[in-house]
Amino acid sequence: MPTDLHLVIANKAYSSWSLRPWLAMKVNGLEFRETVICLGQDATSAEIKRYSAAGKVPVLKHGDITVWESLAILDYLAEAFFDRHWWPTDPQARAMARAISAEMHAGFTTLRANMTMNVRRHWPDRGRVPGIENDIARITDIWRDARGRFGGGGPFLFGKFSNADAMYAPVVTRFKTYAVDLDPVCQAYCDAVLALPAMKQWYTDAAAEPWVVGKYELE
Ligand SMILES: N[C@@H](CCC(=O)N[C@@H](CS)C(=O)NCC(=O)O)C(=O)O
Repeated sequence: MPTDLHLVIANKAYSSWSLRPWLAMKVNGLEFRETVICLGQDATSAEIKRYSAAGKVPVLKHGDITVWESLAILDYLAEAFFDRHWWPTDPQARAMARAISAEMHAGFTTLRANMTMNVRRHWPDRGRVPGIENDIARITDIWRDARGRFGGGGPFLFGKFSNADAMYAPVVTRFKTYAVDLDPVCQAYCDAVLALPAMKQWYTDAAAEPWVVGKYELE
């Protein structure tokens, strides 16, 4: 594919951080080359370090520019491809979208540690550790608030799909994997994210991956 955009990610079954920029780029119709590195292998760290000294994916290469950290990649894309839709345009919505994206990037550690992403699995009886309800309650409060105040123009947090939806997409997959009970507003939001053609492609690609890594299978 003739493109100077190259996204380096980890395997789709397990890599929540990789999903975020990948999904935003797909929804925005950007063409890009992708390299997938499997997590949990002897060579994983060395392979990732070929692209970024930070030793983590996702990494975006755009010509001779390298960007790492999922949220920084989303911001870079919003500047580099400013004619697409990345952040809400309304200032209040945009401020909230950025704040909740930063909150996702920095927080919800109990949920992230105990409901690890695995889009190939259905584990309705796992992950219910003390404290996880607090993370779930805060996330669903955020979703209801955004949908109620700014969601009139479409099914996503701020109506039209934005970077905030990309940031929360791996939470949507976790709520599906771990069968978290949701109110109708949050369930409808999750359904809209899961119905995106790009999300379906992510699930299909993950199902076709050959790698099974015990750590991510909760073995
Ligand atoms: N804060 C980083 C987190 C990136 C991250 O932790 N990525 C994981 C994959 S989901 C990784 O690269 N792990 C490397 C390894 O396990 O060796 C971001 O937002 O991009």
